[in-house]
Amino acid sequence: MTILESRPTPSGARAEAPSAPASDVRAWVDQVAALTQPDAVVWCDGSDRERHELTQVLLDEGKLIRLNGEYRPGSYLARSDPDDVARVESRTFICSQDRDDAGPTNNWVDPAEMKAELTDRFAGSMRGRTLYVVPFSMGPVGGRLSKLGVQLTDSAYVVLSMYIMTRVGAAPLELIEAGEPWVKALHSVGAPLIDEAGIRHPDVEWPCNPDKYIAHFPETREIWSFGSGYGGNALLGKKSFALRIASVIARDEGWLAEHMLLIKLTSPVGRTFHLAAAFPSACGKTNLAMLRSTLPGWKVETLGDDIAWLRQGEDGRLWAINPENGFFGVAPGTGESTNPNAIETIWGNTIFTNAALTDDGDVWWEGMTDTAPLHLTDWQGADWTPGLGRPAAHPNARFTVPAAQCPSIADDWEAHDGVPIDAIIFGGRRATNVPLVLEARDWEHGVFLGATIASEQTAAAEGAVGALRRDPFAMLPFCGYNMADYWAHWVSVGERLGDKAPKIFQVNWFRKGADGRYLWPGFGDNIRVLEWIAARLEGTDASAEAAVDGPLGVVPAEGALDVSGLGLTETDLDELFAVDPTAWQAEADLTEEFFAGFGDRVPAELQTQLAELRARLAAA
Ligand code: SAT
Ligand code: MN
Repeated sequence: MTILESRPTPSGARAEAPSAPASDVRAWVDQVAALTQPDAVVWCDGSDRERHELTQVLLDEGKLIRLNGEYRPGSYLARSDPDDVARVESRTFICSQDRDDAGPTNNWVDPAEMKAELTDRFAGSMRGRTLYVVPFSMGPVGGRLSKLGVQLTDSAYVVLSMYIMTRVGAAPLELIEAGEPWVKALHSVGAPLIDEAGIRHPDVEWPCNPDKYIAHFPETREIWSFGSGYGGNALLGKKSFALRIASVIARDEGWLAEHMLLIKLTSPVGRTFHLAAAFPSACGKTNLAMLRSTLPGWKVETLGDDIAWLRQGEDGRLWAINPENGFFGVAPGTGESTNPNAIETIWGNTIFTNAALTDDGDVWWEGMTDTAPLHLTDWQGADWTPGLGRPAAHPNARFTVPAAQCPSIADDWEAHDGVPIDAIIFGGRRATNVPLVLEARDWEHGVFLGATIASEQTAAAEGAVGALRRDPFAMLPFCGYNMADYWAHWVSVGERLGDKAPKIFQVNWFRKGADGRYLWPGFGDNIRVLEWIAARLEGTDASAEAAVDGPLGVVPAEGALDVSGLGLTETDLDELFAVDPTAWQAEADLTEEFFAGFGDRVPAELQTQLAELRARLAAA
């Protein structure tokens, strides 16, 4: 069989392989091409020209809709298959040699078995399509904390999205050629255009396969993804590499790969703090990352909205980078009043997926404006008018946009050594029990807080929205190895950091009152909580006075949290911080049950923390 190295028509993407690609990349591409049988193989260079040509291919094929350039220059709308709108955790696998290394929270299949099964799936899966070779860097190219990968994909939509979300092109390929380690990321939508009989069939708007696999091979640092074109399943630099595979590399190398946003907080007197915060998918991470302060003098700048890689620096402190190059944000709920920085970021050069289309060629979603336009084309291409009883945009509709377009982007967001981290925050979506903010007593208590986070399920993954689930470190769907070993790794990182370790906090913007309404205004007013956190980080006499001990941790002393002008009643404030010992003993029971699922791999430090929590509750 001949493998064409030529460009597909009409795309003019690089016709020849770049001179002397790393021979093992070449060998792997040849091997995959022989298996998947694409019409053509294209080595991507990440250039503007290539981006324009790929865009044109997608427009010609009807897979992208060009938005009105007057409102949204350089921007496009993609509409997915209705069965390919979110991550599929039930079809996500960690294929370690030993089942126990994947742990009870991951789906496990023996790696040889999975490769055999997937080899069958990939056989001929790209017939009639183009195989794109996408060399990329997670983190600034050549940065101290950065890592390299190559994604092979038969989806031009995925290539364009990778151009936004990662650093693609010749520079990462050169580093790979020079012998740097790299991750193999293989992706096919699993929808060949030519059948067994050699007959060519017309393409569809969003090719995918009902049978999906997102398989990770941690020992060999490989990802094989089949059947889905959706972001978290298909943009393999993101959750698959930067979290699942990177968490394993991080364990082996002594650092942390986390589902965290990164921000820089500046106080009115110009003190700066760098904070990393973990929240489950679709819990307002992008909003916090782009927060516009309602307190005069305070400023939040954005470094990342989803993933952070953290590593001890030469000074002994923890330093962090955002390995991504763009934002893959949840569109619904993003509006001028909730996240004006996000609205400004997506002024143009944005790929929207599963948003609604306005009659004049712009996008719209629930929460973008207070009132919906009188007529829309919904995310499935159907006519839509207000009052139909169904949303116009899919609840997990997304925008994919370069981070550099964010008006609040911090000047050091691409620093090769990263930024020093002052505090780590854990959050979730909890209607009850969890107070607005608390501070961990020490690192191990912080690890306990992270390990026991639970959250109400959102639309970012398949499953019943609203159900409560444990989501330790917001990493449940993203940890590439046994979660209990991951907790032990966190404990050991803390030991190494010693007194240079960042302080750890927990927040909950979503607590509801007895009457069912949210107690806290959230959004820009979350700066008030960050202000308290900053006060605690100062380490002054005033810091000590700002807090008191509680059974769950350290909480704001009376008057230490600025709630002026919010119109909160005494009762609201009480309810925001109320600790019901009976309800909390029940939570502790659930934690005990949860830990039991990991057997004796749970670090002793966490069992001690649980016992101490119970003792404090009993004394409360
Ligand atoms: O997994 S995605 O990257 O598609 C989004 C998320 O769930 O955080
Ligand atoms: Mn996420």
